Amino acid sequence: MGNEQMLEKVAQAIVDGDIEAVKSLGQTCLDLGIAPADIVQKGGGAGLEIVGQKFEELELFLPDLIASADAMQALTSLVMPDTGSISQEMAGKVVFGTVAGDLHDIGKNLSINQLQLNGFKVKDLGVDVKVNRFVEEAEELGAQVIAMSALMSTSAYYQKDLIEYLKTKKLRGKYYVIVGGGPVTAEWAAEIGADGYGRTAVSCVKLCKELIASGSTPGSCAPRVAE
Ligand code: B12
Repeated sequence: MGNEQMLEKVAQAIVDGDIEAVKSLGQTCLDLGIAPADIVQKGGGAGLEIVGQKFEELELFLPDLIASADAMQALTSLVMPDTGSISQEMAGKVVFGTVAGDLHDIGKNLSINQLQLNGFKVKDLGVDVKVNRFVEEAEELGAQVIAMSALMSTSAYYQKDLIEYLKTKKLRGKYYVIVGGGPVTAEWAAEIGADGYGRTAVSCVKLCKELIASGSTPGSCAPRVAE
C-alpha cells in the first residue's frame, strides 16, 4: 500500500474515532518513513476536516466530534517528537493561546510543537485566554510575538480585541501579533491589523522567523502571509 493510501486510512480512523486503529496506523506510517508533520496534517487533519463537514451536515454529532478529537490527540502524542529536551532560547520568544470562549487546542498544540522544534521558547497559555492575559504573559516572558488561535468565527473577534487592547496600553509597537485557526484568513488578518497570518503549524514558524528578522516595528506593515 502506498503512502497516500496509508494516510487515507489514518483519516478514516480519525473519522471513526477509533483510537486503537489510529495508533497502529500511525506507527505503520512512522515505520514507512512518512514525516510526522504529514501524518498529522495529511492524515489526521484531513480526517478532522471530514468530521467538521459531517458535523455541519448533521451526519455526525458532538460525541462523534469528541471521539475524533481524542483519536487526533492519540495520533499527535504518538508521532510528534517530544520537545521537552530541546533548548528553546535561540530563535525568539512567543506566547501562544486559543482566544476567549474557544476550547479548541489541537492546531495550537501542533503549532507550538513546531515552534519549539525550531528553537523558539514558547509559553503555552492554553485555551479560553482573555485578551489582558495574553499581554500580561507577553510582558512577563519578554516575548516578541503574541500568537492567537481561533477555531470559531465568533471567537475570532477576540483577535481584533487584542490588537485594540495593545493600542490602548500603548504596546502595539512592542509585539508582533500573528493569527491563525480554521475560520481565520489573510483578509481577516489585514482587516484587524495583525502582523501575520499562517495557514499551517509549519507556516507559523516561518512567520515568527521572518517577523523577528525583519526588525520592522510591530503594527507598521501589512500582514505577512505564510501558506
Ligand atoms: C475537533 C473539534 C472539536 C473538539 C476540540 C478538541 C480540542 N481539544 O481541540 C471538541 C469536540 C471539544 C469541539 C467542540 C466544539 N466545536 Co468543534 N470542531 C472540531 C473540528 C472537527 C476539528 C478542529 C481541529 O482540531 N482541526 C485540526 C487542526 C490541526 O486544525 P486547526 O486548528 O485549524 O489548526 C491548523 C491551522 O489552522 C494552524 N493554526 C492553528 N492555530 C494557529 C495559530 C497561528 C498563530 C498560526 C499561524 C497557525 C495556526 O495550524 C494548525 C495545523 O496546521 C472542527 C472542524 C474543522 N473543520 O475545523 C470543529 C469546529 C471548529 N467546531 C465547531 C463547533 C460549532 C464546536 C462546538 C460549539 C460544538 C458544540 N455544539 O458544543 C464546540 C465549541 C466548544 C468551544 N467553546 O470551543 C465548528 C465551528 C463553527 C464556526 N465557524 O464557528 C467547527 C468548524 C465544526 C463545524 N463545521 O461546524 N470541537
